[in-house]
Amino acid sequence: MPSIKDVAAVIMGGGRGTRLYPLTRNRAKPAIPVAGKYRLIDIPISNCINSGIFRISVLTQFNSASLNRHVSQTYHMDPFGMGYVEILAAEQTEDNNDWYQGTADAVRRQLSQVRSECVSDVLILAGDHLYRMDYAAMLQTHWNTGADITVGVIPIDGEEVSRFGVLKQNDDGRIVAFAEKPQTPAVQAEMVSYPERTNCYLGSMGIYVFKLKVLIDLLNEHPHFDDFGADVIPFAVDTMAVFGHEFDDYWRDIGTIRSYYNTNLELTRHDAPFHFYDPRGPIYTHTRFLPGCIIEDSSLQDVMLTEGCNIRASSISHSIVGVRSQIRRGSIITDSIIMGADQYEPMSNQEPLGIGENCYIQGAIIDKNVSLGAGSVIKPFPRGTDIDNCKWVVRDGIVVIPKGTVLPPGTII
Ligand code: ADQ
Ligand code: ADP
Repeated sequence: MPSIKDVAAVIMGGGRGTRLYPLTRNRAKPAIPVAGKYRLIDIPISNCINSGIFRISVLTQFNSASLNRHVSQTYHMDPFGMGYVEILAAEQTEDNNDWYQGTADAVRRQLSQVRSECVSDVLILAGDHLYRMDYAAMLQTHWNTGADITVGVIPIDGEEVSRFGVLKQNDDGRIVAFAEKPQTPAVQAEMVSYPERTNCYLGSMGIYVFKLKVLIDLLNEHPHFDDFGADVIPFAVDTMAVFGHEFDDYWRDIGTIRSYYNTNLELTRHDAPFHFYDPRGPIYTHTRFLPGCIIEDSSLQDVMLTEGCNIRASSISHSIVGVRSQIRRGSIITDSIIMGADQYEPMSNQEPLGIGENCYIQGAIIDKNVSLGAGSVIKPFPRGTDIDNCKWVVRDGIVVIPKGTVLPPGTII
């Protein structure tokens, strides 16, 4: 039987990133900050390392300085060992000028890289999930059942069914039916696994283990298969041994602005369903050697506060305050994600970074390196509102101020 050493991981770092726009305007999706000090890519990479998988490739549509810097500064693998974390960016492939179409197509275009690994199995992971998982257990299921493909499976409820792949298993765990994001009530009704439970469906987590040869043959023999969820898995369920590995712990898909916002803010409560700190499964990130925070005459409630911040005479609740945040006197911040800054000093001739005096911010995501002028007011819009202003964006009612934006004093949004 193979062992975990015979496994390579491929992390799907992001397609066009439209669902997380404008957080993806200046950076690759895996580089998006999460929980104030981590980046999305830290989650699957940490899970891999904690599971004993040290050969990790990140597929992304475009390369960005912040992603490269983050990965190279954070994950220095032993240069004489077998480990590495590499970024394979679509714009850098030599023989293809057009962009990756979907997840399967992205892997197909890097198959020569994957094939050269001499591994038995390939673990395919998404880049926009928050969870802590021991992939070794999933691989064990894969080897015990002799599966060609093993799909990570999680119970989901009726409200989520149209956003996920849903499946049915037989008593042995073999997947006997699969529907990608079923929209019609008739198909949804057919896919119910546990009629008596609230989470009556089995959803695909969008993570898969493939036998290496099965992956290569499937992608080469079916060049029109663009996506794993829409094309490869439905075909394989009818023709191959596809099994499910059930996971029943905290797991969130953070692929949209709304889910990104809710998931981050959920972390601010002391009874949060997910903790970044777990000595048996730490989530790693770039070590910055930042000083402690200085907080003067302020009130903070349900705040996830990170290193290197200065907060003066302000009131902050139910919010994330990211690295190097500067929050000046008299501001009120609630239900918001303040991502902080990459440096303390603004670029030459720019306004000071951070939140100016006497600002009111509610229901917003303030990306990094933003300068918000004194006396500005930001309030949320009704759910479902989408607006594209030249300096700010609203997605599903949440105001997002893109990275590096300078908003003058007295801005009202
Ligand atoms: P989605 O999340 O809708 O559904 P998809 O948009 O294909 O699937 O994204 C999967 C992952 O791949 C994401 O992390 C995404 O950022 C990344 N990705 C997409 N295109 C990419 C590309 N060209 N290059 C690199 N990365 C890319 C999938 C499954 C469902 C399952 C859900 C669970 O299809 O069956 O239920 O995941 O979240
Ligand atoms: P973070 O601190 O959130 O990980 P970055 O990875 O973007 O942010 O930046 C890390 C460090 O690199 C910061 O100290 C920042 O000042 C510095 N830095 C930012 N941009 C550049 C750049 N273009 N070249 C070199 N260093 C940079």
